[in-house]
Amino acid sequence: MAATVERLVGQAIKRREDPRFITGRGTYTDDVRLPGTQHAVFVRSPLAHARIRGIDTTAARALPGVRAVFTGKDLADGGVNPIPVGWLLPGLKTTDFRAIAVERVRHVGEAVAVVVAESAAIARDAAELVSVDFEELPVVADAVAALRPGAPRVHDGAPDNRCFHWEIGDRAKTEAALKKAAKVVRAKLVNQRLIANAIEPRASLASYQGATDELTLWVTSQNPHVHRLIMGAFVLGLPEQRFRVIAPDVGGGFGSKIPVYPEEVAVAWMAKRLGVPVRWTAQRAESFLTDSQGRDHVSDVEMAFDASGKLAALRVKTVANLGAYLSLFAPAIPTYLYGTLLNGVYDIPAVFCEVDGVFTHTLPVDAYRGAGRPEACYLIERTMDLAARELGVDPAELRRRNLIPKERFPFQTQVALTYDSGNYAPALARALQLVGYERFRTEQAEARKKGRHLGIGLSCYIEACGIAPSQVVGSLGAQAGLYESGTVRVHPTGKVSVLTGSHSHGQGHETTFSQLVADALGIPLTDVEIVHGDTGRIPFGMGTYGSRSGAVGGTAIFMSLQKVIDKGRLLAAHLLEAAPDDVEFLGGRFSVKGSPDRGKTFAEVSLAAYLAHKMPPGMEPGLEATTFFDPSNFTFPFGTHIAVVEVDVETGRTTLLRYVAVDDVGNVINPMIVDGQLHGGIAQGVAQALWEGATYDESGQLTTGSLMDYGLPRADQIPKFETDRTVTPTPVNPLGVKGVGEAGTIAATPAVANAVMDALSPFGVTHVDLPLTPQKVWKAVQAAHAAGRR
Ligand code: MCN
Repeated sequence: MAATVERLVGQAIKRREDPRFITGRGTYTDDVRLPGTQHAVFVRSPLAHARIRGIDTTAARALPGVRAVFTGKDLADGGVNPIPVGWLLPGLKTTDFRAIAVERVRHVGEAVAVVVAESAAIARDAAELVSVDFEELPVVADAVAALRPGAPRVHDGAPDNRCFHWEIGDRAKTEAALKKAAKVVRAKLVNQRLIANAIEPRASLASYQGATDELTLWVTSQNPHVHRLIMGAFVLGLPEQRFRVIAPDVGGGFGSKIPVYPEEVAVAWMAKRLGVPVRWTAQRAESFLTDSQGRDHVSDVEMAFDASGKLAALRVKTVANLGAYLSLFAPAIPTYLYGTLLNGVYDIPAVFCEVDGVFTHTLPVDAYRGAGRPEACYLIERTMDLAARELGVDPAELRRRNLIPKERFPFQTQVALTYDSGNYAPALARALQLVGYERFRTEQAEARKKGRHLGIGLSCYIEACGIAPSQVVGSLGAQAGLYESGTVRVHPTGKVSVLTGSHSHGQGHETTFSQLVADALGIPLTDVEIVHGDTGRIPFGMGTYGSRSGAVGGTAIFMSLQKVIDKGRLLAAHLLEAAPDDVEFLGGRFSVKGSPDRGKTFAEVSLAAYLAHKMPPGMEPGLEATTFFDPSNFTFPFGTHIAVVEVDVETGRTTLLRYVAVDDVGNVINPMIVDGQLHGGIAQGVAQALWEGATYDESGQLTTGSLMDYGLPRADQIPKFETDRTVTPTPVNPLGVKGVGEAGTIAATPAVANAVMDALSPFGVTHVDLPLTPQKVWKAVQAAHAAGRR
């Protein structure tokens, strides 16, 4: 790499994309304007389970300005196939997931018809005029209840509502270890359902050009090529070369913009059918009723220890609510992204996990920041605290005793994964030092004497990012490869366009990827353009999720840069009449070793490559390279987070006083962006612990269907985060970079929950299910009073 590497990589460069965003000049899907656009509004089911006896669209069609009204039958007859599932587990029961319901609806908010009109207002009025004759059917919203005999059936193809049963680890070995153990700690833990609530609501706009038979779809997607492939090849039957998907600026996704959704399928189909552009943008209330949701596990956990407080076994049985239909990657989340993380950062000699994926009459569940890994981390870290209390050992000491030592890497877990690199003890030690752990215990004791209830909570997390390699994930059921593409296109003047398969929807790729390019080629950041999100411009790419873009997408770019430099060196050597081995590339200049004045700048070599007047024999003109990087393994970031809280036991209100995070994400491209990712992630993890939770009543109505009822975190509830890092590079990619996009969310929830339980320990309260709202905490304290525990 060039001598300028130190110059930008590793520096807190301000985000290049931010001037565009903060001055309101971003182009989001809803900002794209096409003449003659018609507006779609969906008619949605108010019931969670019902048979559609009939739909009368006459009055809606008669409203002036209405262009068309379609039902599910119209789409099915018009060749629209169900949306498939992208991860097949053995024995998985798939669902007939239609863009618009045909005979039955299975969750509140499912579309039963769509109106297309010249304005959104007219379409909304017309949607009110569509009359649907529903026959109400029995409902089950809770996954544990759905497994009981006689529960209402969601899909006829899954008579017991079980979509799959999945196991990982060694059942017999774990059973034997549990029997032999000196101590077994048992708990029932609920990881509640969450709603991503990206600030930009989902939207789509489709336009069909009849002359060329081309369809263009602008859509809020984290992975436009996945959208093109699934929608084109499986749902709509459109040839890929004539179907372009553009995900322009996207205002947050957090996993909820990975799946292919009913609305974009309908919009694309209608644009072709009607021959006019058609747009749909969700109202916030619609986002609550249609965006895929996250988490929703109920788990029984048994954690076993030997007499010296060393972990002996972990057995977990989880019921995962999948909702009414299988969203695109839903089956992977409570299985391969969850069960495989149950070794945590600890040396547990026996682990066994079984999961039942269950259908209910609720919104489909798919990825939400962390997707499976927060569920695993919460389970392990909450149980470690319960164990510490039962064993009478300090929670930090119990963790320290059980961490995987650094000599054991690469570490083969009991649940299939091999951790790439790690050094866990220093991160724990640093976090304890930063928070002043010993001192805090004294302060806590003093405060308790004065009636103040302070608590401290730890979370030693591990995360798996950049899921790979394709061959392995394919053998586990993925219907996709998990490589990433990156093209480096050098223009004749030495300016560079990078075409990446990764997609940025808040992660700052335009900055971090530019840092890699500017350093490698020795050119200014302003000479680098990052192009993403347009299947018409970029090579086939897998998009952004699972904190993969730095480690996988960034590496693809890095490898293409090396190819460009290698070709440039050959060409420069030819121009300089030197042997290629004698030519070095430093600071944007090819020069002959020992004769620094004999050289060519990167721009001069670029121009020579395009003029092609003097090329080495056999060399093609041009300067461009593409790489598809398929990593050999995931990367495994880790760290320790510590929360300090105060609980007002009179009101049940928790205040987060301090938050310390020591993370190890390998080498860091941009420390400011890494901190920003952690800040956002921690805020979401704190919110799961204290405020957020999607709840359904017994009739399947979402009772947290607005921002008045669903507790998104606000800035004034969050303290200034105290962050630090250790650096353990990964051997999995040449950058040594691990992921960071989800780390904060994974780590924070158990840290805060443990802190609240620590604060409540004088009341004998050992566990309260999340979110730890004032009401729940107050009730737990009252119960303690009633039981005479305090
Ligand atoms: N980075 C770095 N050094 C590292 C690792 C990463 O400088 N060692 C930089 C990367 O170059 C990138 C950013 O940090 O600019 C995040 O990188 P990475 O961890 O690879 O994550 P992705 O870019 O793949 O983003 C996905 C991740 C996920 S899975 C969710 S969910 C999530 C998240 O990122 N959703 C987000 N962060 C989000 N941030 C915003 N603002 N909005 C979302 O929807």
